[in-house]
Amino acid sequence: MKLYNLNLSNFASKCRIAIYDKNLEVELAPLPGGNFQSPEYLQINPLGKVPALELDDGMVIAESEVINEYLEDRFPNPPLLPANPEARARVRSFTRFHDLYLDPPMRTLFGQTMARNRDEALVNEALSGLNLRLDLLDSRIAPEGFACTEFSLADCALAPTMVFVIAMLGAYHAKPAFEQRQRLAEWWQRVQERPSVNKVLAEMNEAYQAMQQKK
Ligand SMILES: N[C@@H](CCC(=O)N[C@@H](CS)C(=O)NCC(=O)O)C(=O)O
Repeated sequence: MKLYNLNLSNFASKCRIAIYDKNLEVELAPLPGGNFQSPEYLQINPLGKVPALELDDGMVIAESEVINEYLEDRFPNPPLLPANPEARARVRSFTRFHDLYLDPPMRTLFGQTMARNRDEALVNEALSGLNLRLDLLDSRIAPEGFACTEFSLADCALAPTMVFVIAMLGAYHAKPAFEQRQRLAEWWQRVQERPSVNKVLAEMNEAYQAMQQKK
């Protein structure tokens, strides 16, 4: 199997955590043609998004959460979803929350750091949206262990995005991610100790430093 990957991408990082946690043999490949919109990459993933997983028979699976669910179905040990249906639904509520509600305001803020003319109204809206979602996360995250107590797809999704959340709140001099969010702060300490997460966060950090040096 081959994962079309960028180490800095929080969505690709979500899949690399699952891959490393399950100790799978997956080739990590750069984007053919060098960018999201190259004709070569659009042939693989017409959405032009990273990541995409190419199976040995040539089938391509796009969308990070679909990839992680596929990996879980095909390689269920060690599990990244609990056995109990309600507990599985809980994990999936977190992965949905991540994709639909936590990532978008962070992404808006990231985009605005690179905008020639910053849209202050958009930045303020994204900052207040992000703060509300961090409050929600703080109130929902398990008080012990990982996001849903056992390490799961929820942690795979949340941990890489926290790197950007912390960086963006710092870049806009906003309230830090863990101020008055004790549970979230404790989870963040614990999740970084997981070897798969630790490895991916180091890869992201290295890619971020490389990007900064190119600027
Ligand atoms: N819903 C997609 C989102 C993937 C995504 O937006 N990836 C970013 C990189 S972090 C990307 O491909 N951006 C290129 C673009 O939007 O043109 C997933 O879960 O895989």
